[in-house]
Amino acid sequence: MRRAIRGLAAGLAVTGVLAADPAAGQPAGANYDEAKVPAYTLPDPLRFVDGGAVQEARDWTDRRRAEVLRLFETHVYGRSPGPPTAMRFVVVETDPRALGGLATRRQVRVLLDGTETGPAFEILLYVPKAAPRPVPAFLGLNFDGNHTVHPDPGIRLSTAWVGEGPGVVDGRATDAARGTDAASWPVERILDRGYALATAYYGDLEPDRADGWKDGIRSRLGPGVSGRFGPDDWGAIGAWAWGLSRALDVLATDPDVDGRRVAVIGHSRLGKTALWAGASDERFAMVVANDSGEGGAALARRQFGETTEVITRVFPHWFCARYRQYAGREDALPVDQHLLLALVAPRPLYVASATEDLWADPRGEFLAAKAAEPVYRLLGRDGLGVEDLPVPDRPVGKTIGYHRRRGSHALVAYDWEQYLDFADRHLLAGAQHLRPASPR
Ligand code: GTR
Repeated sequence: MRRAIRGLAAGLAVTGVLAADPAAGQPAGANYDEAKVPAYTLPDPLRFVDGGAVQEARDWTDRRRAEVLRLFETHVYGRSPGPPTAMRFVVVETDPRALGGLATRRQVRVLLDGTETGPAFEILLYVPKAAPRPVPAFLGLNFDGNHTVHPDPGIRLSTAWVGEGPGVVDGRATDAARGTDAASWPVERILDRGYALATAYYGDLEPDRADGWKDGIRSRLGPGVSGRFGPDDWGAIGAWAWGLSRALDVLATDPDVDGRRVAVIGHSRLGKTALWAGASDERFAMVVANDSGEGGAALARRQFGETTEVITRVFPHWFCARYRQYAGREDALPVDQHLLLALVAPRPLYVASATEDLWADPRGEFLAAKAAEPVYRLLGRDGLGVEDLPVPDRPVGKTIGYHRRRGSHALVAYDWEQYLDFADRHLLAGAQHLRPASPR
């Protein structure tokens, strides 16, 4: 899998361990022993910073939610700007008979400051022909360019910088890169199930490297223009998540797509991004975090697999500068990742892990979902519906879904099947919790 703990080689030694070791193939130097996880106490979702109790749904929606969101902006992901006033988009390509007539394909260039030469990104959208309009949609960023999600020759080849991989020559995509990440994007299956799929290349928004901001939207749209980022100015995850909100602005104007039923999805670092997008933008009707791990669904206080110290050292650009201060002192953080999940409430949330992906701490992801339940309950929803980490390949959950797929760190067809089933339950049935999704 191309996505397997990518980028780690740069900062960490990945060593081979005995095959019988469940942590074999996982980055060395981390704790993978449940017995060695020190005790920790999570911040109470239902207690204000001043110690007061959050008693009613109103207390959460009117005050505590904003307080928690602010804490994540201040300490973890940084603050992002509002929607850009001059943004406009251009439909650069449409094919009403794409994929052998299964879908309409549209490619949309989003001009973030309204100019052709300013910061921009490109959305690839497939809308199933057979489904009644407007259709619900999945929206997710991809790792290597829109042309990698399917071999469809009609997809425009990304002209942006792309990381090393098949079909990439000197940081640029060639035709040989088409469809190279198709295993992560079962496009026909998604369309057959009645959902549109929209995706954009995360590198259009910001190339994923320490100095990527220079070539990304953070250098063009403040705060932090010219690299002077304050302690709580947005990091790359903030920029990518902000891009997802801009993609939703565009989808909400598309007559074929129901902007009130858009699920945001992401894998790994883009799972962290999907969570932050869904937490900060309540127009997303559903949120899916696949193997999102540290800085995503996994609890920061739980010392298992990747830690705050490692992630802020190897990927300093992902978070706001202040987050690094919590390396090795997670107890001082006023939040933990269960509160990020709680920010999605009462909307449907799916957290998924993989058995071999110990670096992402599957149990820590499950426990974060569990610890978000009190907020779902306060808002009149149910949560996971189980007490303990489920056995592999057994999906569980009510308004919060969870599974631990047998296998490694990846987004695969099995994961998508669970997300499609979950979306059927939440986006096709009674849609009473859905919010209007007009551009903000
Ligand atoms: C790893 C990183 C993880 C995860 C992964 C990925 O190197 O340590 O937090 O995000 O990358 O995005 O594939």
